[in-house]
Amino acid sequence: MLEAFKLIKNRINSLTDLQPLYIDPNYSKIYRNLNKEELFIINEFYRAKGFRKIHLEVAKLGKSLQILHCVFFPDPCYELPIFGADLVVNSNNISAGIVDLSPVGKHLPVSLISQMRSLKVPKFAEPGRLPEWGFIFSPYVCFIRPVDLLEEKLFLKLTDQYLSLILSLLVKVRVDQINSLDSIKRLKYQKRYCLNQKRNDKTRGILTKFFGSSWADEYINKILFEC
Ligand code: BLA
Repeated sequence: MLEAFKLIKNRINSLTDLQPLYIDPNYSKIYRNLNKEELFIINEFYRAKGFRKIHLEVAKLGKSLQILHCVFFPDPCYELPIFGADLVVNSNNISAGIVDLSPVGKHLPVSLISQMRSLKVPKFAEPGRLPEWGFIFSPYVCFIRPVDLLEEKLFLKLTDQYLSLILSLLVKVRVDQINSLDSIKRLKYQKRYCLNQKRNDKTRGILTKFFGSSWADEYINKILFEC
């Protein structure tokens, strides 16, 4: 978990014009003590050249559950996909890892497709089955339940490779006007991404269990997938 956090944080720190974004203090550091179970969530928000919002969250919910959630929402003027990662750790083992560069149009940019295809994605033993709303992801989404430490390492390596790809794309992509049809279309796809992520019953279920359903809804709408 710490390794994944550091890897993403290093990539964020490498960005040009990185600035923290304001976050409602009620949501930046959340701490509860629920029947002797400690809950905390820490949120960081940034913007940078090419990215309108970067969200990095770490959560510890109860004794055994830890979550690392990260989304890079691109500036819609840039022809960049959405980077998203979700890591769910149960009693020190990754129970699920999901990472993707998700399209903000019908397809990913052609140059990116060829690069993603040339990555040597390992054959993981236990791929996850995407839920119905998973059509927002690219064909290269990696959703796995790592079976051992080697697979955990390989998953983290792939996560870093996806970040490296989006960052190398950033320096060469076209930048359109904010009111161009392409920018408007890309923002529409970001909204669609958020709307469908909100359908994740696993996230909602966990947050509801620990914080109640109205808090969970507000958190999902305002912090996780506000668009
Ligand atoms: C799955 N997300 C999950 C699971 C949990 C969470 C508990 C089930 C893990 C398992 O099957 O073992 C929980 N995720 C959370 C919580 C937060 C969170 C509580 O981020 C935040 C507080 N989810 C994302 C992003 C992606 C994502 C950015 O937030 C994709 C890049 C994907 N998570 C995702 C998917 C599943 C999942 C596809 C599987 C859903 C399913 O099996 O139905």
